[in-house]
Amino acid sequence: MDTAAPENIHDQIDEAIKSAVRGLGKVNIIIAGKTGVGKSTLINSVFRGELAKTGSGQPVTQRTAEISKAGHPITIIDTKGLELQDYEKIIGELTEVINERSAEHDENRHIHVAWLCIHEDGRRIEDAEKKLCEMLKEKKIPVVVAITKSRSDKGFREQVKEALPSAAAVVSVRAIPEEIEDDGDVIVLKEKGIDDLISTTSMLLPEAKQRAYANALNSRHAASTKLKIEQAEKEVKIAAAAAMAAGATPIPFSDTVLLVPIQVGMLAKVGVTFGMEASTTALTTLVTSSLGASAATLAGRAVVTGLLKMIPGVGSVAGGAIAGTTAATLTKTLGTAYISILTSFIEKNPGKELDIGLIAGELKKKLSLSK
Ligand SMILES: Nc1nc2c(ncn2[C@@H]2O[C@H](COP(=O)(O)OP(=O)(O)OP(=O)(O)O)[C@@H](O)[C@H]2O)c(=O)[nH]1
Ligand SMILES: [Mg+2]
Repeated sequence: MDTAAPENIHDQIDEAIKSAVRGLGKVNIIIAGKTGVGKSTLINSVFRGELAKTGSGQPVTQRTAEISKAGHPITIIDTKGLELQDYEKIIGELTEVINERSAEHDENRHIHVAWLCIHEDGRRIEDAEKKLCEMLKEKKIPVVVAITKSRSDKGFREQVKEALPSAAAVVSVRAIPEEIEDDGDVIVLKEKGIDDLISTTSMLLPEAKQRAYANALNSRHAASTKLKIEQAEKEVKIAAAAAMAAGATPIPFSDTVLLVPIQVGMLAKVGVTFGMEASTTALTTLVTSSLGASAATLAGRAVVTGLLKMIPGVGSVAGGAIAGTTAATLTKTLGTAYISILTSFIEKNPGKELDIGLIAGELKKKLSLSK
């Protein structure tokens, strides 16, 4: 870490935020299945921002389309026509898309996982589905089979597992609640299996994709909340270790010059993990409204002072430099406070967009920065 002069603090903060956006990366998912099996419904349930609402997305080939959204790290390759006689054509087109993308250097273009949707009511596993699974296996793309509109399994899941042995997992899902009427009695079947789909997919994604995946998940599902918290805790751990090293560097103002960018980067990464739009502007708003827009250096000091009050037995720091362990504790305290604010926000507002102003206000309050 370089020991730039305090006047560079704004640049360093900018850089910390930019790097949180840059480092997020992309997760690319193929979703395939016959027409009307519930692919778009599933995407809209699992991911935030009604990703598939806009319809069929940008056509890539005749039968594949790309669904993506600015500030959103997920790209869906949506396919149609798997039920048609000439399904070989769609498998061929999909193979081409996979080949083209995996030939690129940037792994943010590669396909990371595939969801194959099979309608439970149909109780059929088509040749097209088998062939598709085999092709994906050959291309080393893990496949999760989602048995959609699930109501009554009656052994179908086992049948699917047997017919598609190369699938990494088979989960039964009901993406929207359903009402069944029987002689005037109404039975409501709640959503199911979405948590399972979310955590199974997470396990199949590489570590480097976990933050992007956590960002993309809709906070209305318990499995999303869990993954967001786990990932955010990792970000805090990493920042605390960096702060440890920075605090151990005995230079004047080390608390502000070195710690502030680390902590800003941490806030940005934790915010992104919880689902903040991955844009420099959004994150700058978050950080500046949490820490105070003007004089970031002074705000940095105020943050440190506020945090120190939260750590029993530490009190205040006289002079410029603080010890490594204190720096690490400060950072961890800030990160943990932030995670608890974000967690309580998503628990109170499941599925809603994060309210940056409100969250920043809560953080300020916790740090005793507000008057
Ligand atoms: N009962 C019930 N209906 C569902 C479920 N999932 C989707 N649907 C309904 O099934 C219909 C088709 O869903 P879509 O999500 O549009 O299906 P799709 O696979 O994207 O269809 P195409 O894009 O046309 O291939 C819609 O009317 C959905 O509301 C479910 O879990 N249960
Ligand atoms: Mg669709």
